[in-house]
Amino acid sequence: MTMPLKIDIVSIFPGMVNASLTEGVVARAIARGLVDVAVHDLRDFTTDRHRIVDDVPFGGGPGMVMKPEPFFAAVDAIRTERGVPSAIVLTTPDGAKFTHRDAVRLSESGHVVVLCGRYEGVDDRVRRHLATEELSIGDYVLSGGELPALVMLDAMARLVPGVVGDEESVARDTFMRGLLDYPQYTRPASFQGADVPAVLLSGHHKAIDRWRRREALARTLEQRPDLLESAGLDDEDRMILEELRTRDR
Ligand code: JD8
Repeated sequence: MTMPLKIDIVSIFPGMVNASLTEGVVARAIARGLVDVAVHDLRDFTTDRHRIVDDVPFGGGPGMVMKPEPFFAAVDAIRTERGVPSAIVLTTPDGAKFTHRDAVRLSESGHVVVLCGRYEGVDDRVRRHLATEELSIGDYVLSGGELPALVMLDAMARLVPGVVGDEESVARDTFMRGLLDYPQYTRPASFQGADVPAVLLSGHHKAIDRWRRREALARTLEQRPDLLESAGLDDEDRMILEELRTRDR
């Protein structure tokens, strides 16, 4: 272990975040001390009796905006209690798209704080003067930053050495190889008249590898041809692709 990856999540819904850390790969990584996750209730960093975290927007308009002070106070407390973070991520639909490269970079950075907004978003001074980067998980509208934070946590945690077993091998994961995955089958070999491809039952490992590579290339060509440009293709791959392309013309 390289020292556990530290992740701090700041939210007005700590229960929602904690609930999703009770099962699965991330929960096991936390239990094994490979990842150190701390969830912080933003309201604990308010100073008024009612623990108010939002206010009306200057200039008018619908909805409420999250006040800056609790976010700054939360990050100050994190710096004191947990050390100086290597990145402070603001989850926002305006951010750059969170990709596997970001997951690798942040996972290797050592200590990531993720700030979650709600309502109409967060006072822009948090973005400009507290966050070190703004990230979005995709072009759809969510109600807040908690699900994006959990998506990022999952993607980062599984990159920590030892979190994902060798059988599930990270090295073979979809976007790392740059191609979509090949089709997977398990028993029964025949189900409601749909049979598992015979090559997978053959025990001929080289033939199985060739079939899988070909299927991965065919799926990528069909579903995500954009990925082919940056996938590490060899001459054999290019031959197969040329054949697949001419076949469905
Ligand atoms: C943070 C509030 C709610 C709803 C204004 C900003 C990320 N990929 C993504 N989609 N949505 C978010 C996201 C949404 C958020 C907040 C992230 C804080 N909201 C919206 C209506 C319009 N706000 C996201 N990452």
